[in-house]
Amino acid sequence: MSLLKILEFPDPKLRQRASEVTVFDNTLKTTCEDMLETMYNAKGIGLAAIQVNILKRIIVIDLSENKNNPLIFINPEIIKFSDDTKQHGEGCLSVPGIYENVTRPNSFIGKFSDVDGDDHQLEADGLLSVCLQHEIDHLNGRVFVDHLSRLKQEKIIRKLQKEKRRSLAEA
Ligand code: GNR
Ligand code: NI
Repeated sequence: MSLLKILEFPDPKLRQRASEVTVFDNTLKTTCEDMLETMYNAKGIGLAAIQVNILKRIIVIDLSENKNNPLIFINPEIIKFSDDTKQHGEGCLSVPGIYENVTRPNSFIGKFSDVDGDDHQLEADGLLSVCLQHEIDHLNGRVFVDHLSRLKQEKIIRKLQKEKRRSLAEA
């Protein structure tokens, strides 16, 4: 098991589109375990492979209180969004310290493969719906701040730059 380095917005690497997983082997299982370890270590509820510079369509999530319910979604696809939308506060391990409301479809029907390559359908609502939409955005090169106004995006970039300068000055 190893901890992976999480890329931070506005790193252009986060803007790439991740490619489909085609080989379901032990390397994939190891990647998923490393991603889960990295997510738990960073106190996140989800992580997309692109955030750790792996350009594959892999997502790990754990929404449980005791952090004992790891979920793995390979090649996830949204089949149909609900018409109703919902606003939810979102944060991102690649945008540290920022928490903003985002409006998204309330629920969706989708499909994914598990780590063995078997296909599953799902109906996601609540926090799973929010988190999976956030993670699928990552796989398509999008970050949750893309859903915010230009003004808010510019403020966030300035705040992150300021914090970076501060942490460099301390070191
Ligand atoms: O840890 C995370 N919390 C979170 C809260 C609300 C909506 C989405 C998320 S995902 C985020 C981890 C992360 O950055 N995943 O890409
Ligand atoms: Ni994120």
